[in-house]
Amino acid sequence: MVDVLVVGSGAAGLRTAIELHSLGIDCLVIGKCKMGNAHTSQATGGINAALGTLDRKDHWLIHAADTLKEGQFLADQKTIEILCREAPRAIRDLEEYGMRFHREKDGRITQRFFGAQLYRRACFFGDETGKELLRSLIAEAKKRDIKFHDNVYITKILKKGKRAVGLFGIDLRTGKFHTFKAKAIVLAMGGFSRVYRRSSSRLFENTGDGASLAFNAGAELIDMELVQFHPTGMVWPRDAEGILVTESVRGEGGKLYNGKGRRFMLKYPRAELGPRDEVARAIYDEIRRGRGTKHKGVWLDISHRPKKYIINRLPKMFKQFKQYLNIDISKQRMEVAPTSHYTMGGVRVNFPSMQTKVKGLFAVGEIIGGTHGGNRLGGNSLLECIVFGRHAGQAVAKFVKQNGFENISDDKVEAEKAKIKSLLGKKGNPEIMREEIQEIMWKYAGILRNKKGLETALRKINKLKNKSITVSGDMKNNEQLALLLNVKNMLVPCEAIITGALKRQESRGAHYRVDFPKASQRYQGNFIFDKKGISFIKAKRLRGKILKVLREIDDPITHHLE
Ligand code: FUM
Repeated sequence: MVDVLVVGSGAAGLRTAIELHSLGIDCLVIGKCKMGNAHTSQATGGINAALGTLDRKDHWLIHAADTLKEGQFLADQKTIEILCREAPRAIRDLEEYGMRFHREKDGRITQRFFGAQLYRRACFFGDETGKELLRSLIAEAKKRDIKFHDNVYITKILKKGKRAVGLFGIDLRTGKFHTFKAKAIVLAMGGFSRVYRRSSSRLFENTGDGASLAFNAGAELIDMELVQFHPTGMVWPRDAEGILVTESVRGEGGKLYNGKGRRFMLKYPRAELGPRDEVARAIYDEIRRGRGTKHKGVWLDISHRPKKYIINRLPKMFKQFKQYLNIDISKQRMEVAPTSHYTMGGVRVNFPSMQTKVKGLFAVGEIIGGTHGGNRLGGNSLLECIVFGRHAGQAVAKFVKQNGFENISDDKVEAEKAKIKSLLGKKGNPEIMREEIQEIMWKYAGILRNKKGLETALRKINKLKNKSITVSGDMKNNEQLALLLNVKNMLVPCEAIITGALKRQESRGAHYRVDFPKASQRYQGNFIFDKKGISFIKAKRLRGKILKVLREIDDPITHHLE
């Protein structure tokens, strides 16, 4: 029994736990992987804050304007204002936890360009920003003696009436079942970009467990059709396919060339540093039209930078290409293509309390939807975890002070145990099902979408939903069972992505309908997906200073182009 259960040991979960601890609230952090291995460790390029180190004119309002514009005005203005106004404070919090940043000679934090941003705004630690951020959060959590439980796969949110009162899960190593009782639950379980074949996430993460858990408990999902395809992932060898090639390569001056040697991004206003959806579609288009490379990619070149500079600013990329392809990126080009990277959709919450529709259930980090709108600015993902993790901690602390524990029904626990046990049986192969799902999503609900393809995808996903599959072995250390749990969870977000994509008969941000290639006023809003079906809410009109700022910064940046 603990006041608060935080599910997820990445940036969002840990920042929430630290805030709870500061407010004297007892919590337990549960992770499905080993601590330190959460997806945050894979985040590379940076975390945004308008510090104005190198570009004095930067201001949080300009950061907010860039964010709203990138999201094609589907995000809520107030939410974005909180995110950007509080970004410098988030950086200060991280410094306090001991996070290291790249710094200028005078000690100020260095900032680099990311796509679609007017100024150099991303604070970074080489290209291993997420790893360093996670290290510092874990160190802080350990200093505070925050409790952790690793390798537990949560399969159900236990409710009493309409309130979430506990969790049920299985320890993946020991096979033991666990029932956790709490006054409040915070889901910080990541997104669902791994429902796609090519993804920057590793195979076991971002599989939609959080969205699925919350949905099954009665929470709403929002913006599910809005999936970000990062322009540059590795294309080969097979085991490296999809791995992120950080935007900071382009932020540091990297150029894109097609297979014929043409710098094709020059026809766009911001060239290589345009919005992610624009660059991803441009690359995809080159490849589709037969102007790609041998492995169906394009070239990304940073070799004009000195080797020392590359090793200093992009150490992970340097190692990554050496390790997989024995390529020295200070001399040779990288072969890249779009990869599914981030999901703008997810669990619907009230900002900034992060409370879902289910009483006692909160969510924070990539698991939630609606923060970024139609597309997310690079560098805003780590930021949202830190800013809204703090808010979540505060709101949850308030909640637990006003609400006690509730009893958990034994019947519900026994029913869940029986359900998990029923997954063991004759030999089955969840791997085939996973590949099938990922292929369907990549082919029919990927970068370019149309009605016919989406309908095919929905039919195929519904068929898989009805497929009963079991795995052999017992509960202990059963990788196949863990995989099966993941695969089952993938189906909820898949259905929601496709349903939203069918409804959104326009192209906006990361969602591109070949049969509706323009944005339409009619769809200036958000689709909500719940057990009753899908509904639409109009976006609120922008107000106040932000409008003035948006008008003023309407010029494409050119000063960073060499
Ligand atoms: O390319 C990158 O480094 C990604 C950063 C992000 O998605 O925020």
